[in-house]
Amino acid sequence: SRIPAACLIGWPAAHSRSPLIHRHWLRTLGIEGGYVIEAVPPEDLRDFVLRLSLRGFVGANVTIPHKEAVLALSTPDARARAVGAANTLWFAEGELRSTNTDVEGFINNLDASAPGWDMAKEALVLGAGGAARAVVFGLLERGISCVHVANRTLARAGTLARQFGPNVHPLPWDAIGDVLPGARLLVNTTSLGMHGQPTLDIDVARLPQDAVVADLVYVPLVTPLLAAAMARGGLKTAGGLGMLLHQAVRGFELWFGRRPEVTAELRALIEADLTKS
Ligand code: SKM
Repeated sequence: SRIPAACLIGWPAAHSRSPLIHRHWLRTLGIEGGYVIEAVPPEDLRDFVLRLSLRGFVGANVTIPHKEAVLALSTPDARARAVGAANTLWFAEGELRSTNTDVEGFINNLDASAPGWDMAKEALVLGAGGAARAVVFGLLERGISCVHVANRTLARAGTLARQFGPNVHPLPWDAIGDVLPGARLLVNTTSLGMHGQPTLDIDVARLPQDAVVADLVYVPLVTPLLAAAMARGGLKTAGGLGMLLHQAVRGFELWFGRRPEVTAELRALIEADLTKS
C-alpha cells in the first residue's frame, strides 16, 4: 500500500512553509507520510481536485487563489460555507469534504499569544478579503459584539458587513483613527507591512492601554505594526506565523489521524527557515 500523502494546492505555491510544518510533525510523531507542494493554475484546479484521490493524496491544503473555487468542487462544512472559503480538503465516507481552519488558526493563536484577548468587546479589522472573513467569523463566534472593518475600498467592507450581520460595521480607511481609542483588539489582514510592501500608518499610541495587536503577515516575523505595539509597552501581540502553525493542526489530524501540537521547537524551526532567506 502507498504511503499517505497530502499536498498544498496553490498558484503560486513555492514559497509555502507548510511542507516543513507537516513533515516535522510526521517525523516527530513517527508517522510514515508525506506532504508536497502542487502548483496548480486556476484552469487546472477542477481536474486536479476531482482526481485528488487518483493522484494518491489523502487530502490537501488550499491557498490563494483557490480557496473560494474549491467550495464547488467539494462538500463544504458549515464553517467553510459561512466564511465562503476552504483551505482544507479530506475524504470521509467516500466523499471529498472541505473546511476552513484559518478561523481556528487565528483564534487558537490569539489564545496562545494573548490570553484574555476576548475580554475585548470592540475590535478593528483592517482589510476585507478572504482572510478578513475568517477573522471576523472567529471573532463573532467568540462573542465580540462590535467589529469595525476598515478597507480602502469601502464597498468591500460593506459587503462583508452585510454578510456577517449587525455586529459588523464598515469603516472608511481614513476614519480608522476615530475608532482606535475604543478598539481593544486590532487585526491587520492586509498585506501592508509585508516585506517589499508599504507599511501601515496606524498610531498605536491611540489604542487603549490593554489592547491586543495581531498581524497576519509573517514575513517579516515582526512587522512594523507589531514592533510599534511592542515599543509602546503593555500591549500584547500575536504574529502571523502562529496562525499559519495553528491552522495546520486540524488538517494533519484529518489526514494522518493524530492531533499534533504547536511547540516552541516547531516555531523555532520555521522561524529559522524564514530568516535565512
Ligand atoms: O490557509 C493556509 C493554507 O492552509 C496553507 C498556507 C501556506 O502553506 O502558505 C497558507 C494559508 O492560506
